[in-house]
Amino acid sequence: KEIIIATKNKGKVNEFKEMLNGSGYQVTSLLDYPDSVDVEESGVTFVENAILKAEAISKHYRKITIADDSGLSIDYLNGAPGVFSARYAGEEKNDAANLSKVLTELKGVPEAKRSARFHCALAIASPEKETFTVEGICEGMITEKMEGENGFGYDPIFKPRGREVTMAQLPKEEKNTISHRADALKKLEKGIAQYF
Ligand code: ITT
Repeated sequence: KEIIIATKNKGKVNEFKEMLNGSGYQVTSLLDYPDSVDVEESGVTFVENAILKAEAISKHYRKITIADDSGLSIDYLNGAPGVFSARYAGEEKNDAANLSKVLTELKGVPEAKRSARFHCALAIASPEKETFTVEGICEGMITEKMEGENGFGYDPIFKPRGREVTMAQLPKEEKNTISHRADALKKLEKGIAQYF
């Protein structure tokens, strides 16, 4: 029972493998299919982009596929970087540059105005069935400096609500119970069986 996670992002792949460990599914990703098609993320929403990625990959390999489109939405920046999170500081993906850009834009902004949330849209697609989507969120705030080595992407500058440390300072097991991705996957999990 193979599920392809339609991503090349190692951080995402690791989290899906950890969260689906023991579920009985064999979790693969585009890192296992290096010659896969490039999908243009032309959607305006996370859900639209997740559908584009899941349907393109499930069609190409004729396998059940889950795609994850995610990002960070900062209230002070009117929801930016949002669906542009991966390329916020430029066309080339560069996490360090993206984080610096956010910290610069929020320089001097008081704590009360630093609220933000991670979004995760998941789409499951198969050659035979209709695509199904879910969404998850994780509320929090943007810190003043980077801290922590765990996780990936914006984790070092995001403090989840109710915690005193950044997402990157939490053990991975804890991130995987409170994250936007965990929230979304919980909503999807029961539905996965219907695709097999
Ligand atoms: P794929 O499209 O191949 O899945 P990607 O990294 O381009 O990989 P997205 O287009 O969904 O994925 O962009 C997600 C962005 O949001 C990217 O900058 C991530 O670093 C960030 N992001 C998503 N989930 C995150 C998490 O759990 N912690 C920190 N940052 C995250």
